[in-house]
Amino acid sequence: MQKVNSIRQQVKQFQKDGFVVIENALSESQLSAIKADLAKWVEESKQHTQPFGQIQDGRPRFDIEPNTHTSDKPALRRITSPAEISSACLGVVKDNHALDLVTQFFGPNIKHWGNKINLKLPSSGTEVRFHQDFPFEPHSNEDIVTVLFFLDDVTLENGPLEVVPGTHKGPLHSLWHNGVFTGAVSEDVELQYKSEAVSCFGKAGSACLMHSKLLHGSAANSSDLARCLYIVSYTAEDAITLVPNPLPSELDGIVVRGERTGKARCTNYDVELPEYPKEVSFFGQQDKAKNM
Ligand SMILES: O=C(O)CCC(=O)C(=O)O
Repeated sequence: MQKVNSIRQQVKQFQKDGFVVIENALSESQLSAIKADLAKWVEESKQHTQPFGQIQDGRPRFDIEPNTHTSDKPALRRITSPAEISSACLGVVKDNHALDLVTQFFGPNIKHWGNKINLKLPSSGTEVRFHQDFPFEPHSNEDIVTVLFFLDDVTLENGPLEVVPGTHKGPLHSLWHNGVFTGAVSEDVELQYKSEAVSCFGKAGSACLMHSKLLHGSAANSSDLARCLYIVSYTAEDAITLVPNPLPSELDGIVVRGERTGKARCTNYDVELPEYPKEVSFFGQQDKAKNM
């Protein structure tokens, strides 16, 4: 994975490849404040054998890996909308160094769409099947970026994000199989593209900015070191959602850069609509792909 440094090169790489990794996207104090909250949540998860907490629509906020979670080896895998319960996360949603670059991609007016933490604790086995984010979050236009902040050093061993360069310009792949919304592309599509995937690794505090249409996934953590990501999605302010937010939150739609214009901008494409999750998180939706 090649690192580019000037803003112009970063914008160029995002446009060409659909992603760019930058260092120091979080300040040291932002990183340490989120890590302190995260350590408390992992500790709390040891007392639970089932997903716990609650988000706006009544689903649990904290999701655990059903087959591997124990009090000795916790396998907390997802925290939904942590910015609702953590001032450290809220501060990052509203301001971080990656946001400056997002304004270079999509213009001055930027909205927050959703935020979540994905954890891959050692021996958890948590993995992410290949998918594009856009079919989960179709909007009136395609100016949507997922910013994945590295809360730990990400290495080739601890389950780095794997992205397939250029696929943001290609087709949207179905996440529906035999009438079931699995949140994952078919095995054939995965096989076709996986050999072209590149791993996104780097120091804690870095971030990968990934276009919502980029194909990506990630393998299980095979190391003793955790790999946690704080994942925040932003849209151009004039991108209007076509579906209810699967990460519902009181922060959905807050303008984090620029101003509200009251306009909708539309591009011409078609997409299969997603299923609103009945499961605790996207991981439960993807688990359905394993049983097919
Ligand atoms: O945690 C990862 O490696 C990827 C995250 C992801 O693709 C997602 O949550 O949609």
